[in-house]
Amino acid sequence: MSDPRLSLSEHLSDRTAAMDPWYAGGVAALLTRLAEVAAAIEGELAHAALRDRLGYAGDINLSGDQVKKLDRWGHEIVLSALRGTGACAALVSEESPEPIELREGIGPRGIVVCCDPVDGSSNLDVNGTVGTIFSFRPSHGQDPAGPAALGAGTEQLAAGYVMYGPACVLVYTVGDGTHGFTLDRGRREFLLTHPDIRVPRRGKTYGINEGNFHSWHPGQRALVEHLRTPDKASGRPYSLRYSGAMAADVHRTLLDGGLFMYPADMSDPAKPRPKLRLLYEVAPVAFLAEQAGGRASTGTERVLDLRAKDYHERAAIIVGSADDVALAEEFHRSHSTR
Ligand code: AFP
Repeated sequence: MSDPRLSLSEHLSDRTAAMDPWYAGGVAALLTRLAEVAAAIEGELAHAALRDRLGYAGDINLSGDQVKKLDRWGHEIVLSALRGTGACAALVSEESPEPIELREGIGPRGIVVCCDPVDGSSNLDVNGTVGTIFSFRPSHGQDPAGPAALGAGTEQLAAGYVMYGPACVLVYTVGDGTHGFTLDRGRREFLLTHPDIRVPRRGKTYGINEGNFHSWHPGQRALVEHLRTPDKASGRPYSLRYSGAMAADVHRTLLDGGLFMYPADMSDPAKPRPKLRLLYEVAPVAFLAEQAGGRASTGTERVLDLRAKDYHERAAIIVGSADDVALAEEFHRSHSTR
C-alpha cells in the first residue's frame, strides 16, 4: 500500500496560492530540482569513502577554506541541475567568488539561487552530519541577475535546508509556514513528515562554538553564563548541543526550541568579525525560523532586515525560540559596549 503522505511536489502545488504568482512556477521547479539534487548528494555521502570522495580537492575558496572534494562535487551538481530548469537566472554559491549567470534563466521571471551546496565540510571526513542550505530571490528581470541577490532578507521568495543525517530531511518555506520532509530512500522521494513546524517559545538547549568564548561580545558571554546557571524556575541550565553543521543545529532548534548562535568575533570591538555567510546561511535560516514562529537576530537587529553589500558577506546570528532570542537581545543591550 503506497504511503498516504504528501510528496514535496504535491505539497508545493498546495502552496502556490501563497506564493508571488509571478515567480510561483519557477520556485516550484527549482525546489523540485534541488530535492532531486539532495537525494543524489545523500547517496554520494553514503558511499564517499568507497568512491575516494573524501579529503581535499586541492584548492582554496574565497573564504580561505581548503575546498573538500565533496564541496566541489556538490557545487557542480547543484549548478548543472539549476541550468536545466530555465528558471534560475544566476547562482550565488559558497564555492564561486562571483555569481554564475545562467542565460537561459535571465528574464522577467528569473530567480537568483543562493546556495551552500555542502555545509559543514569539516564534518565530511569524520562521517558527521552535513547539510545544503539555499535561498531564492527575485531577479526583477535584471541582467546580469546576480546583483539582485543583494537585497534585504525579507525579499526572499523561498528558503530551505537539507540535513544529511540518519534520515535525510528537507525543510523549506515559501512564506506560508515551514514544512519538513523525509527522503523515502526506496522511492527516492521526499514525503511530508513535519507539516507546519512551530518553534516552542522557549527551549532547553543552546548551540554555539564555546571555543570562541573569549572573542565574544560581553553580552554574549553573560547570556551563555546565564544559560549555564542552574535555576529550576526558568528551566536552567540549558544543555549545550553543537554539531558543527548549521543545518543540523538549526533543525534541532526549530523542532525542540532553544537557541543556535554564531556571534561575531569581537576581539577588536571596532571590527566585529562574523563567520557565517548572510546570503546562503544566515538569511535563509532566519526566513525559515520566522515562518515557524521563531525569531532570528544579530543580537541587535532582525536578521531579515539586513542588506548584503557583497555576495559572501558574513553576519552574526542568534536564532530559535522567540523568548530565548528576546532574552539574548536583552543581554546584548544591557552589556552594550557603545
Ligand atoms: P564549514 O562548511 O566550513 O565546515 O563551516 C560550517 C559552518 O559554516 C556552519 O555550518 C557551522 O555552523 C559553522 O560553520 C561551524 O563553524 P566552527 O567550525 O567555527 O564552529
